[in-house]
Amino acid sequence: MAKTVALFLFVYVAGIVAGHGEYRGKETVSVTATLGMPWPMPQQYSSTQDLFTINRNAFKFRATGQSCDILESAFFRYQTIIFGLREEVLKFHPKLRAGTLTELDVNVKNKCDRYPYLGMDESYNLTIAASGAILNSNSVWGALRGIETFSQLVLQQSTDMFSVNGTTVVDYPRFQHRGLLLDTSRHFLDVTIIKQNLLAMSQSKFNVFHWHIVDDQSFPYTSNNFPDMSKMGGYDSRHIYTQDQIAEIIEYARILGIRVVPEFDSPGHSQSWGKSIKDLLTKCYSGSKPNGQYGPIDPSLESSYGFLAKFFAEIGKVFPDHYVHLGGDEVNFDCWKSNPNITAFMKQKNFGTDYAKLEEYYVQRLLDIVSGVNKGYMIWQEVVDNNAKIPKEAVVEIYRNQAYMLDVYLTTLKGYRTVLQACWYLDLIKYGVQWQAFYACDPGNFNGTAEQKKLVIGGETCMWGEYVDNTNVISRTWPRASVVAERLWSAQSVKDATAAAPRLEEHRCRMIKRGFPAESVNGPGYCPQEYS
Ligand code: CP6
Repeated sequence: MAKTVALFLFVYVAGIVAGHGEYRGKETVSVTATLGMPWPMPQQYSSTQDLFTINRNAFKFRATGQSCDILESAFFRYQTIIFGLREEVLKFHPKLRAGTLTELDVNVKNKCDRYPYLGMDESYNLTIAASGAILNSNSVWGALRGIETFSQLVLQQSTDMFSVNGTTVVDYPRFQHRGLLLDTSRHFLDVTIIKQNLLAMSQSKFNVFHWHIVDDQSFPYTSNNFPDMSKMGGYDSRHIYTQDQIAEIIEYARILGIRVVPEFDSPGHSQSWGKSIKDLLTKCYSGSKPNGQYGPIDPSLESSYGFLAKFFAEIGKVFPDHYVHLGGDEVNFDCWKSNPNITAFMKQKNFGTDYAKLEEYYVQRLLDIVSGVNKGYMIWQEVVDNNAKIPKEAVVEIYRNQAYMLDVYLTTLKGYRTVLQACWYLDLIKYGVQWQAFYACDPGNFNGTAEQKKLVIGGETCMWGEYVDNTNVISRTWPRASVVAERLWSAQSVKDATAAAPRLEEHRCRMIKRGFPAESVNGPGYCPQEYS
């Protein structure tokens, strides 16, 4: 029998008068958390009234199948997450009263992979019954997802005693690509903040960190081959990531089953690259003379491709994931149009005055370079919007937030694997309850063939960095990102926002209990344990 959902609703007239006399008060509903309900909702989930007790000093995880560093560190991590910090870690005391549940057997069938990858098996089954608690999975990734679910079912009753209901879970993700974008160019984010964010991601079953690491404003990536790029393109010598720090982030993500897909956006959004790489950016002209301004990367010069080959050879080695995001968004043609050398190049290539052809030429050469170092690539939608001949191996990401489901339809119609971001901008904030619009957006909700639907491999929520830095990125990201995580993990039928609200409230309070400053998303209310 499903657990009783305690949901107390009362109308609360906020009566908030904004600074300019504008009345912004709304009828607000207070949502009370449920207890021991998982987020995101598993594909199949049922619980019984059997209550098992756990003494935290007499409980252990046990690997009954394959094991490795990923699983062992999960056991260690979740001992603390579930039971809190203790002086006596895992010290069984013979006199204490053991609970009725003393271990979770984690049975992983296949040898661990070293790194997570697109399409990895994340399925698992979890049973908590009188006969014992067993988690079965094919891969270590499934075990990670299952242990997180288990951790969410366990509730604290007193200092040492915890409880969990009899439960059966059969679970697997609806989409294989479930990402979160952070932008570390507009504002630098500390390694500790990025790691904290990765940990939060793992607790909502996200599996891709889309690292928009560089952009116009700064270039914090420290390149081995081109160390001047961060020296001159970084905000300053402290607001950069060393190779050691990048390796630390990739390792931290690996242990959590999260892929790191770095984005090196070009030919636009690359002003910071030009600070150190001579002649890389197009010189903009006023009349017959360069005016001191620079545009996108200069696609007419062979030296540009020589640089890109050397640069992406390095990126291919530094980042273990098969995919690199190559950007390609928001290319402004004005500077290209002003430059007589580009005009001559256009003529030589018979592009006429179609600057989209020039962009296509650039992108095709870039893709060849990246394929040449055995990497796959993701690109922003514009690259294929103009019917450019781009290999079908590309994964296309939809970001324009107008007719985005039409964009998903058209991109899959062309045969590309597609990732949706357009309806999940965490950085666009406004007063009031906002998460329900995120919850309502569904990447599978378009009129396409079964083949088209199969090409939609997932989605990403994004926190562009113009107005966030170390002070607020975690609270502005969470728990709204978790709303997207449920859309991408759970069954399509899990879409009732009213039913989800108390479970989301509990998820937010759980995050607070676990040390994340996750902001309020349901209006007035409280968590049993406040953040301090
Ligand atoms: N930066 C880069 C951005 C955005 C994009 N690329 C962006 C566009 C529209 C919105 C938010 C962010 N800030 N490099 C587009 C993918 Cl609403």
